[in-house]
Amino acid sequence: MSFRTPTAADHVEDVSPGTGTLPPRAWYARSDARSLSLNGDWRLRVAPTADAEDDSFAVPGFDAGDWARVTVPGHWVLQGDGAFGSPIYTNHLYPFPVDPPRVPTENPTGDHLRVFDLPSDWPAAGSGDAVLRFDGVESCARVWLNGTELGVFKGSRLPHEFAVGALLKPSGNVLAVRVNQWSAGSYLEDQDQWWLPGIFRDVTLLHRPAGCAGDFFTHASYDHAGGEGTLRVDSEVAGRVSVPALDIDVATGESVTVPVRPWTAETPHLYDGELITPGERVPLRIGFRTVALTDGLITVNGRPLLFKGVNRHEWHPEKGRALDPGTMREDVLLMKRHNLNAVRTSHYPPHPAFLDLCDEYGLWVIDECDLETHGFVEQEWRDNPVDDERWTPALLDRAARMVERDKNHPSVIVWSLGNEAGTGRGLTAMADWIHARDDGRLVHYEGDADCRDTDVYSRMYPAHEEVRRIAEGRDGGTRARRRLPLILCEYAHAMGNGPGGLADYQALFESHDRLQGGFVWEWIDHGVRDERFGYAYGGDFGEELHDGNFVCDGLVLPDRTPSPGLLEYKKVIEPVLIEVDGAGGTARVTNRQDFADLSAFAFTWSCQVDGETVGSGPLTVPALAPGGSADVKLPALPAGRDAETGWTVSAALAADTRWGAAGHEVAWGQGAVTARRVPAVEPAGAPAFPGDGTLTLGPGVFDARTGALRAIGGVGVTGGPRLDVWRAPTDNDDGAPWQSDTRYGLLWRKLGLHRMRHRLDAVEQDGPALTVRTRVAPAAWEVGLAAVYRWTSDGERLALTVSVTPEGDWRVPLPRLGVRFGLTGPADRVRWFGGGPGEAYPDTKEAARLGRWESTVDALQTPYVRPQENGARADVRWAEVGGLRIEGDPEFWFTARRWTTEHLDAAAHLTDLVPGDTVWVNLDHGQHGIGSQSCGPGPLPHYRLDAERAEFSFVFTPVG
Ligand code: IPT
Repeated sequence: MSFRTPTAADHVEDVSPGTGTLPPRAWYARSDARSLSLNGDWRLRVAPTADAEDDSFAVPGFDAGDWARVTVPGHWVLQGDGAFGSPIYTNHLYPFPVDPPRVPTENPTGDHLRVFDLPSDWPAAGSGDAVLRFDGVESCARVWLNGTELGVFKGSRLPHEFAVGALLKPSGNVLAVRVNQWSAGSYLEDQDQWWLPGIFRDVTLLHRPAGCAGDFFTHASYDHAGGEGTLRVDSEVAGRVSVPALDIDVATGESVTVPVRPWTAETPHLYDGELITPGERVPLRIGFRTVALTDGLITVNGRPLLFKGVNRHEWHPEKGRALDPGTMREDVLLMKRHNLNAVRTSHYPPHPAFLDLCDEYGLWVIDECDLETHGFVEQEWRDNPVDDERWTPALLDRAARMVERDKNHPSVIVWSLGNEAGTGRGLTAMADWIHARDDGRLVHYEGDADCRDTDVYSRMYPAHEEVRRIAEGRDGGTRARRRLPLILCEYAHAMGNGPGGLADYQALFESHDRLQGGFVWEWIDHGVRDERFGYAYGGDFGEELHDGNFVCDGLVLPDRTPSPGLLEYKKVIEPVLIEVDGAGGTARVTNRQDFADLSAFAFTWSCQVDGETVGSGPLTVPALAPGGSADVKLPALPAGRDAETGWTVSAALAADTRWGAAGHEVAWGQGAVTARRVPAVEPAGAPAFPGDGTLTLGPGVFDARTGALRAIGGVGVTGGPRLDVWRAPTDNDDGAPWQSDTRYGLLWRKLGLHRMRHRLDAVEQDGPALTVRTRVAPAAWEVGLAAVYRWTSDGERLALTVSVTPEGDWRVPLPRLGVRFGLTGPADRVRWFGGGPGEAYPDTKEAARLGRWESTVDALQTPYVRPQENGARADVRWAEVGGLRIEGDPEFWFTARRWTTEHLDAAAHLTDLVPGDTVWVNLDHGQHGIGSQSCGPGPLPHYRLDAERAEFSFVFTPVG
């Protein structure tokens, strides 16, 4: 005999999308109908299982006085300081046994209660209906109003509505929502992100007057040949459509064609209109544009696009996926200000307000459905719900809820079926349904390698070489696929320091029609603000299964500070290409936009001597059409300079726009006129031995026995300078577990590059020079580097030449090659002439602009959520720090930090980095590239730092 009888909780494990909800329809934030936000303070009780508590809390009169309080929208695991459980991070593994559609008995269940009154002027009962709308609940909700069950739903990032008019009372309405963390729906929501249960988007009560609008579909196309737009609004409830600026006033369902300005992401022209039904006026924001697949290319208004995109998850370090309007706007502004033109809403439809912003500011959107079943990859996709027709209704429900909600956004030009869900009949059914419902947009799904159901060939993380093969049509594939353009729905994994190789991808995109650009993975680090760690990542909440800091792989840090990767991307995707021929005195300017001419930009020239700007002025550039180029003459320079001289040409917004102020720079280019010349240090005098165990050479004081430098003038030096090859491996150095080819972070550690020993072979006087001979090598292996340090001085300055000769069979590149030392005195301000202002590495240095820069040691650090190598400045001619001026020949990579590389390497969180008294300086002759091996290819061959014979010099001058 069984004691467990099926309970109402069994809906949780039901594959159906739910019961009791209204059919999906167009979403809009406002109309003249009344609405009441039910966001705010709710009561919460969290139970460990779905059936621990009965339904009595939903009955009016229930006393929830001793329940906790929770803010809606919100996730209960991010409120209450851990009292209600913790977030869980897994990439693709389900954090529960895979036995669809069953879920664990341990199923955290949040009962939410809210009592509300209707405003006194709320329309009286009988004048229409009312609808209760939930914009997002993870993962399964059962809803009661005033003790009556309304129904249940799944589909976490999709809206669900219930008709509630008959149940409403003027006051004391009791809204009860039981939310289960795990449900059958969880099998469809295996996105790489935190699992965060809760009512995390708005809850709204909408009055529905008699004759109110139902569903409606705005069709606004643009005929680029004639310059005319055609508008037709299909409406479930007949009415009129008015667009005053276009003198349009037509019946719903009727088409009207008039001259218009088209909508594009570059020129997001919206017309305000209204849908007027007998009972409601709904504001419309109409953008005229036509999306098509034309001759194998995605076109809008007849022109092919190039996506300069990013994958955006919704994230806030304290609120998780419960984003406030300000944060959404900040995302859009940051994207526009960094030259991005496209967003893939990975991997679910975002809060609808985000799409309003994309319409308004201009971003192309791939709107992706809330569907991912990635964990089934572990069982070769057996039992994958997307290939099991019992689940097809749930998939179609999700497709419909996305399309119906978002179909009136001009910014949305592509629907995506989901992400990483294998293949199956359910996906085909979704694609068929979407194609039939909306023939004005394209369908995307990366998992459809044969492009059976999709309109674009899409790949994630291919190496540059593979992209080239596809561009050249040498990749084979089905006939259907060969006719389609390629986009990279994910590439350039921005985890930690990186991604490297962006410019090399962009060069491919720009030179092959079939390549229509891509979407960097991803926008933001999903770090959780946490006292203990700075930002927490997977494992920090004691999860039994997790994927560590793989959740921190964004172009902006968790607090939305742009990381160097975003600044690099901004440079690489500039809307204007500026190539300066310094010697020829011209700048070639190319309009790289797809739609707009250059009239929005004002150009300036400036001239730098030794990095200092000595002249500048406006530059007249024709308002080139998209794709157009012109050579523009730069002003004449006074002749006879022997200092390093160069031009900078810059393009900035000519006037204020919605997203940037006049003067905001969008593009720049530099060109050298006169190359750098490094004056030699003429040795004067020889090493002296004052007899106190030291040896002096000009301003240098050394240990006479070891040849170690102690001081330069009054500047105390420790621990070098001596050869250094180690860097705290970046996430991209370490690579992902499933990649075995070039996971150099691991290979370096195996070889012992983090524990190099320095054998002292000789300290010699050689004429005016002090020569120190060493062999630098790790225990256990035969490989090593012979390093010779040759010191000279002209009496005021101290010169060092380092010669390095590899010995043995080196099979891996070096992380870095240079010298390191510590400054024991005060050191804070840093000045340098070289690349800046930000961090750069060999394959991330497009954004490093040659100039004179100033910073502090602390500000040189990039606070990656998991500490790792960071903060190098490229092409440095000279740097000043801690009373020392350092000149390099050739130019060098400069790094300074208040902890050693070993500390940096050992740190797991930002709070592990504790500043010491010494500032550690690295002067590098070489750095290994960064690449994208945390998910993607490693650095391209020309960014490798192979162990080779090398010689490089520095001149140290005390500057007081
Ligand atoms: C790819 C996923 O689509 C994305 O969600 C994210 O997990 C990304 O990887 C890595 O951060 S899937 C991977 C198997 C390439």
